[in-house]
Amino acid sequence: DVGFKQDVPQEKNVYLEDTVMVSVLERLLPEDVLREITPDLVQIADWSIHEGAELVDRMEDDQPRLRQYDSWCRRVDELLVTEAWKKQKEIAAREGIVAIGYERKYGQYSRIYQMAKSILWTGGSGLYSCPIAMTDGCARIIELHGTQEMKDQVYSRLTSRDPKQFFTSGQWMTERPGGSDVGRTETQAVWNEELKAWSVSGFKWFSSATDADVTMLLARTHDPNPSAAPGAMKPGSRGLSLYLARVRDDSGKLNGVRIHRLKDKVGTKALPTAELELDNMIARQVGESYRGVKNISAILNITRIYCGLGCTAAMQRFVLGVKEYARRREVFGALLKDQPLHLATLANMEMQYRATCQFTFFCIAMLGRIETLDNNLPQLKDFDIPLFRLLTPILKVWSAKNAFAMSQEAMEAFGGQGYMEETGLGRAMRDILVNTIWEGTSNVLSLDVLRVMAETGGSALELYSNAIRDIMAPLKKQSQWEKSAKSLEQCLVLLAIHFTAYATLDGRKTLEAS
Ligand code: MFK
Ligand code: FAD
Repeated sequence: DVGFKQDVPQEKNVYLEDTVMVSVLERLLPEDVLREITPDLVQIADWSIHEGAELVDRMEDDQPRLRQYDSWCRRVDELLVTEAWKKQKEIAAREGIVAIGYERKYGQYSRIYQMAKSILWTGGSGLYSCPIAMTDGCARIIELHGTQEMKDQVYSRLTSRDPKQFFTSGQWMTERPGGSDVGRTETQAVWNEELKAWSVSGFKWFSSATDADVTMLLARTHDPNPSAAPGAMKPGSRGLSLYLARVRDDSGKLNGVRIHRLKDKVGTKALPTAELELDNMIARQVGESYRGVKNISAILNITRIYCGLGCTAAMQRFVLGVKEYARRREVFGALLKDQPLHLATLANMEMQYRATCQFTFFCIAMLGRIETLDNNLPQLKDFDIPLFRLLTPILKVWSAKNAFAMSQEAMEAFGGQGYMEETGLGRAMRDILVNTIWEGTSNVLSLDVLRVMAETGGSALELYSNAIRDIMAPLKKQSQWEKSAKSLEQCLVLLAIHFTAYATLDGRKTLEAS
């Protein structure tokens, strides 16, 4: 055992290490709120690099399995998730990863607290952040459109801190004919007069977190009106309604679901994603009939923010990791950190991370205001609500593309070691890649952005100028030094917005030209 041994890079508490996130929180949160929540943020970041990291390794080594038949050839479709996966559910509940956002102890600032904590937890969550994102979105839909019964029986459990009570939710939209184009949904919902509930049958092509307790799903509604022709349904997405169903009952028995197989995925291996056949799944309708896409969009907007925060979390770890290595790895007579060309690479990564972090929290802050303040206030009506609608898909596309690109830079910055599975960078790269696909692909969301621009009658430019005014306003009150530091930081938000908007518009020009 002789020869050179590389000084090993250490994983440190991300919250204490990363001045970027702290500075964003200082700007967005009142001093007393930040002071009160800081110990919790420090402890979760600490948990992620110790217990969390151990769980993540176990989740990756021992992946979910499907036991389809028992010894006597009876179909059982038992989903076997790992102990580490179950433990994550318990931790998520106890730490209030969903609950904080709905307890609203700090009003509009609770979302910032919850999602900052979620970013710090993500590194140790081993993809449990995926069911959590959908659970959060499901809670929001029930809050907006659910019946009192749904609030009492489901919402209260989705937002519970008690691991024995805590429910997670799935989000079943994608089918074989279309994931982007959900208007091609084949699944049908028929009213069952005897059960006074909807009976849903069809095939869901992708279900992440198949161990979820409940799910939100889209289905084509049979007209329940007795005078309607039997089987009468509307075509396209305007024939879809939103439903809420238990996936399994308290004894674990599936509610009209057959698990055909688990997906063999490029990454996200710890996550049990499956193909499901629904055969008379008993469900309740959520909100008005035929408004399924509109009603489920509340989940989409939240899970797309989660994609942004998942990418922020990954980029934060990439940047801190490569900087730590650059302080320890010597090449050609100097540490990497003192090699100008390497430093330029790190600076570029740092810049990308800062823009994404700023952009993500900009959207989170708007979400917090929209959920807690009077939506008729001019700040909300004329600014937050339209801007949130416009920026959420941009954030999703921007952060997903950049985070994947950065995973490659991070790998390269570690040289050959980066390509070794032991460093975890390969896994991170595979996992982050999915963000360009789930919750809407880049092109589909770019078209969504153009649709919003068209719907707002071309007032998108006005929204941008409002954004600029709002971002610049507090600067007037600060000292010169603070001004330049803060304006540089905040300009990154605008850069992020503008770069993506240009890319979208360029794409449109190319299309028109062709
Ligand atoms: C760490 C992160 C973890 C995250 C967990 C991820 C787990 C994976 C879960 C999934 O991947 S779930 C599946 C996600 N699927 C998608 O995201 C589908 C992508 N496709 C689209 O977004 C399409 O654009 C869309 C399905 C919306 C197209 O359907 P339509 O019916 O042709 O849409 P249309 O006509 O644009 O919108 C219907 C209505 O909804 C309109 O309202 P009105 O009827 O009042 O005019 C729209 O304005 C409204 N709407 C659409 N998107 C909206 C929205 N409203 C608010 N916010 C939105 N985002
Ligand atoms: P398609 O819609 O067929 O898209 C194929 C290509 O066509 C894409 O490049 C797309 O950008 C492009 N395209 C589509 N429309 C247009 C257009 N109008 N103009 C230009 N290009 C276009 N779904 C769920 O419902 N629930 C889940 O839990 C879930 N979990 C998932 C987990 C994983 C790991 C993955 C990979 C996917 C998951 N999905 C889930 C599915 C995911 O949301 C869909 O795969 C995604 O929305 C794309 O749909 P699709 O696969 O049908 O692709």
